[in-house]
Amino acid sequence: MKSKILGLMAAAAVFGLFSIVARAGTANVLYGDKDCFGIPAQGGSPCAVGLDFGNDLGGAFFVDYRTGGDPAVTDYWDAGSKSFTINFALPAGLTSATLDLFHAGAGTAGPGSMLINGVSFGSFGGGNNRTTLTSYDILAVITGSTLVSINLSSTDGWALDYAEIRMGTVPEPGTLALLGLGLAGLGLSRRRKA
Ligand SMILES: [Ca+2]
Ligand SMILES: [Ca+2]
Repeated sequence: MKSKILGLMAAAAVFGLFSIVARAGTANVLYGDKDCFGIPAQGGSPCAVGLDFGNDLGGAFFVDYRTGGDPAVTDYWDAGSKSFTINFALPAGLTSATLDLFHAGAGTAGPGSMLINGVSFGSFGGGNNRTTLTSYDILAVITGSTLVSINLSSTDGWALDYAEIRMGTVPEPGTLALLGLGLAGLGLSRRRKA
């Protein structure tokens, strides 16, 4: 009987751990769309990192590829600084928060500065016309109204396909409470049967 109870407890523990892993949340907020800068030749599909905007993708510089609900600062190869605010419901219990920017250009005149909610995140750009994914750890500064300010001192051209905030959250408290109750119950039943 004892080994049977121990087996049950082990199974419950494994199930409990699995529940915690399964319930640890993620949430993504997409600003703009992943359609390779809206370049018509790409047919609305996402594109890979490291491709030349003009030669590989068929994009044209200083052309507005925005459609429908595209935010003003995306899918438009233009010059200089871009600033935008991502508004969303901030989840409770954040364990990680990353801002991804998928962009091309802003290279010939040197890097500019990057501010997120007024805090400096170093430089931006300095690359070339190739598609680039740049990620920032923004856990320390994230709010439900996250302001991204990319400041270029020159009139160098560049385009932003999309921005995305990816977040991780702790397990729901309800899951932990249920696991605790379950283990306590098993402990009691084991004591009674012993
Ligand atoms: Ca678009
Ligand atoms: Ca886009």
